[in-house]
Formats: sequence, structure tokens, C-alpha cells
Amino acid sequence: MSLIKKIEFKNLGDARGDLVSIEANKNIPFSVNRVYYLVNTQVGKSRGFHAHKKLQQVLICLKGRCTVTLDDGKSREEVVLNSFSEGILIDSLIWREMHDFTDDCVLLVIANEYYDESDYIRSYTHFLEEIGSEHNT
Ligand code: T46
Repeated sequence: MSLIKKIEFKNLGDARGDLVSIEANKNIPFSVNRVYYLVNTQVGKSRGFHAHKKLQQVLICLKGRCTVTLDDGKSREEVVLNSFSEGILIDSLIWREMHDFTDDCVLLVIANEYYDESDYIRSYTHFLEEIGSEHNT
């Protein structure tokens, strides 16, 4: 099964412009506790390099482009984000890296939990250990 879980959002736009509506537990599969965004991203500067123990997030590239690498400890896949009407769901215990940002990228992230540094796994070795212990329980 692919690690890339795409969500297509309906474009409600008209001749005046585009409009996309995101509703918790409707077109994204969780309740929303936090929204943040990445702007003024630097060409050649990658981000991420972590997994989350519990957090679920939806990433939508509102403008520009970036590439997201997803890794479940067994396989790695890449997806290019470049559409305001398409998101990806990143579940817990998925290692993510964000690469190849354009300098005009606006990356919106919708999260089901408040910020909690203790939910981060910032070492790939610890991530593999966590995945291993999940599989053995
Ligand atoms: C993720 C990817 C897609 C906060 O204080 N509150 C927040 O809500 C967030 C997201 C970050 N921070 C702090 C933690 C760091 O000191 O802001 C600093 C930069 O965060 P970080 O280096 O984790 O940023 P990215 O771009 O590597 O990762 C972020 C999210 O942290 C992460 O959950 O999945 O975007």
C-alpha cells in the first residue's frame, strides 16, 4: 500500500478566483487543534527529518512547490506538492522530509494536536526502534 495518502479538495472558485474549504472530520479525517504554515522557504534548504508518535497532519502547498519524502521504515516514497486543491495526509509514525522548496512556496499544515515536542522522534535510529517496538506489541 502506498505511503502517499492524497486528499483532493473541491475548488469552489468561480470567475472571481479560487476558493477551497477545509472542514474537520469532513474532507480531512480528524479534528483540528493547530494550523501552521511555512513561508519564505529557502531553495536548497530541506526540513523535517522526523516522525511523530501520535500526530496526524494534512499538508497542502498553497503556492509554489516542494517535495515530501515519506518513510515507514520499510519503504520510502516521494510526492511533489504543487496544488492548492490537493493535500497529503501524514499519519503518525511516518518519517518525513521536505525537499526542493521553491522560494515562493507556501506550505499549509493542519494538525490534529497542539504542538508537543515530546511527540517528535528526531532521530532516524530511534524511529526505526519505535517502529520495531510497535510491530512487536
Ligand atoms: C512537520 C513538518 C511538516 C513550534 O513551536 N510550534 C509548532 O507548531 C511547530 C510546527 C514548530 N514549533 C517550533 C519547533 C522548532 O523549534 O518551531 C521550530 C521549527 O520547527 P521544526 O524544525 O520542527 O520545523 P520543520 O519544518 O522541520 O517541521 C514542521 C513540523 O515541526 C513538523 O511537525 O511534520 O513541519
